[in-house]
Amino acid sequence: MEAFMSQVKPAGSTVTYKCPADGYPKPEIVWTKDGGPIKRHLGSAKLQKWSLELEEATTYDSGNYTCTVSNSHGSVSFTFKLLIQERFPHKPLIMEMHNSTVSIGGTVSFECRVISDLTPYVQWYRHFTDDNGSFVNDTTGTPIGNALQVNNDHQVLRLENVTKEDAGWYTCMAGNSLGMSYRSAWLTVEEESPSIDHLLEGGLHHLQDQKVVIILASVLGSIVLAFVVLFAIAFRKRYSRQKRNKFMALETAHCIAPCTKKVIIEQRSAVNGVGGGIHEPLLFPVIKIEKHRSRLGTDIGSVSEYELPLDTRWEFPRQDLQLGKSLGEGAFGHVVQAQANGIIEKNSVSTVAVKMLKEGHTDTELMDLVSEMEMMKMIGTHVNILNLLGCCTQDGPLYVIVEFAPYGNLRDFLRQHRPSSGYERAIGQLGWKLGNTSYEHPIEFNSTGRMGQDTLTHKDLISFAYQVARGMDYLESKKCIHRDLAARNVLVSEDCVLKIADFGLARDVHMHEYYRKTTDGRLPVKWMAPEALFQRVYTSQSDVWSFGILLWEIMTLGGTPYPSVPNIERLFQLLRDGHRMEKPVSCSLEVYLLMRECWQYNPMERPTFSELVEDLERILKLTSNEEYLELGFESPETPPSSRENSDCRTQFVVSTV
Ligand code: ACK
Repeated sequence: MEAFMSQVKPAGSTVTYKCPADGYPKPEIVWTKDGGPIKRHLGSAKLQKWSLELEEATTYDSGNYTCTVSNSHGSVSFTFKLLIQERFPHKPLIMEMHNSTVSIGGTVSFECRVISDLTPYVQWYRHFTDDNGSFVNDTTGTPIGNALQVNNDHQVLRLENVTKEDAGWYTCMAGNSLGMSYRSAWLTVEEESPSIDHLLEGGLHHLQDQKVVIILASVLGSIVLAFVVLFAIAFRKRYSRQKRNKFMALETAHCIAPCTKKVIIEQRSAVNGVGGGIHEPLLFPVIKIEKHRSRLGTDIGSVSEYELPLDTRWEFPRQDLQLGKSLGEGAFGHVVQAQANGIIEKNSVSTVAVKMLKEGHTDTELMDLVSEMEMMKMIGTHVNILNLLGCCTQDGPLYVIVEFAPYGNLRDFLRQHRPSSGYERAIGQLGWKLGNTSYEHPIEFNSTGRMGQDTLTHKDLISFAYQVARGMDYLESKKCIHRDLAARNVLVSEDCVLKIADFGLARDVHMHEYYRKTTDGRLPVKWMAPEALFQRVYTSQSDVWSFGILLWEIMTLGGTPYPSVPNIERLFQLLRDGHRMEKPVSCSLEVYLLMRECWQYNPMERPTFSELVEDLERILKLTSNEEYLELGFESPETPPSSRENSDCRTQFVVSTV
């Protein structure tokens, strides 16, 4: 039996691993590194009874440390994956950047060599300049310009087919959690170099001035010669034109023949050696697109742009799917409601949700949706995740069919169910409530199809937290890391069953994403664990941190985390200083302590999802069904985007961690 744990530590720190054990006969412990004896460059490995200590760790100490505890009845192993990162506690340093000159139509590259060991984010800008070529600044004095997209190597900006308008200032901005650095360089674009004809013309004039007589004689002789040559050329041209026309006819036929893009899916697993060990996170499949020219004579109208592999286990007949109203849009595409005949039960129509791409989508967006679908297939089903039901991949656009969640996302659902005063509240106390175990009264729906203003009980909230923990425990067991767990990504289904959505998405974990806002103006970074924020280390333990924030969202009925934090830089500072959000008004101390456990700075000190499931199950059993929520939650009327920047409530206490 073997378990696994992963840790990232800065160079210079002391690493201690413990494998306490007991048994009869008394077990013995053996420590190995990467399957062999533990060797260090500097210092030695201190072995105590059940522990191993590495003082002043260096990058050489990175590796897999395994303790094997055994007696005559067997052995148990535990592996700690250690990654030591060199620290350069500084904002990025950018090496000098050089001005460049290029001719119109040419290609030029600017290089921005960055020194930073905090995995910097690099962004290129083309600055707006005034008539004198100076930067145009905004009101704060910061130069303004257009952000540029760069392929592959972010430290190189390559401009192709340069035009006169491309001349100007180009700036490389590099940032890490300790700050930003900039360097700019000027691009000069020159007219094309003078043509050979021009040069010859000029040269002839010069010669004419000096040797008029010789040239006149030559011209006369040449005229005679030219007639002969022209005659010969005329013959040859006629012949070669015939030949070229023949060739072009063939080429044209090739160009207008329809092209299909063949989508190739390569699963990556530990077994075929491409992926990591069995304890590594689930790897996204590799999706490739190969362009194929369809055979000549094929009717263009009947050919789909993409050719996806058929997976008979999941393929659903397109004609049995009736698309309905739109449920919403994401960056990738649309989600629409649909009726599917026989998808869940034979001969019965089920309401489903269908994910599809927008018109004019890119190949990358298609690859992302295919990758998400494949991840969902690999992860399998659980009641607390949004399950894949099928897909339409052949003879038309890609449809990914998933369960339908009629009450939308948990965050909005919680806000819609905040306690109200007076009449509505009285109705709530008369029993228009939403207990998760039984409903004494029918649930009211409003015109949007969502549930009406029902009152939630404390038990409902604990049940929500419990269900999400169960879904996450399942995802963790499948080695799936969510990376964006938040109430906005949990959907509410019939009977208040919660379903974690978007767990199969390939996410951009680049730093520029930190500044991305959700559609309601919130900053997703507020859900991120410090190691994900500062080192881009995502594990199930960083998901646990996000779960703590989600628990806070539940207990504030959809509140906005860190309402008084104005920007990301301030959030970085507060987290580093050990600040944490304070206990929500209507939250029990027990649940708050659970949140605080999830927000331990050290990921290893946070509870696991299976521990959270156990704790929440116990709390759920002890929570009365009759406890209604009191007023005192944030006002749902306050627009969330403005609250991001408001200072109206201070929600911090200094942590002792
Ligand atoms: O947050 P929402 O109300 O719930 O708006 C988004 C939108 O589509 C874009 O993702 C909604 N949505 C996504 N999947 C489903 C689903 N399976 N059932 C119901 N609504 C969904 C989501």
